[in-house]
Amino acid sequence: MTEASPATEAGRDTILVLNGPNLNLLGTREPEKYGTATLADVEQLAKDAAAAYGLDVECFQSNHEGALVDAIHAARGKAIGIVLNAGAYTHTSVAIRDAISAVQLPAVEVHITNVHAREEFRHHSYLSDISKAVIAGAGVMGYRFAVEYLAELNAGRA
Ligand code: CA2
Repeated sequence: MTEASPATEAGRDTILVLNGPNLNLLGTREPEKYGTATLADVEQLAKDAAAAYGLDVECFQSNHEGALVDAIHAARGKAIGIVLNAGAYTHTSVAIRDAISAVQLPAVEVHITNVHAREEFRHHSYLSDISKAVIAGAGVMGYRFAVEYLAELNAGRA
């Protein structure tokens, strides 16, 4: 008997795309920093990238740390991986780190901006060392790269 594959009810494997605090404002403020794409645009971009691999994407954004932890827990046994832009919680949250470690799913940490070229406090991440990959500074394309990487990983090609 083969082990059950994490999949949606429709039977397709799913990637969770998770966005943290303030990312609901994408495309509406600070376009010089975060670009003009909205969160809906980003989510569609991730869905399109996944569809090319026959995968589904589930998207969730929250400004609340506990809600992000809950969403990570809910991905267990359901998603093949997590694309995570935890926003400012990247630099502060042991709870989100522990949740990612606990679910044992491959995670890709994404940042729209190059956090290493910004303020010192953005240089440290509680997520980088437990992530399979880290993408920063590629703008919203980083989400596409992250989905493609997780799809390739799931197919045994990465
Ligand atoms: O570069 C990234 O993606 C960040 O995760 C964005 C976070 C920041 O705290 C991290 O250091 C780097 C901030 C998200 C704020 O999103 C906004 C989007 C549009 C307008 C205002 C804020």
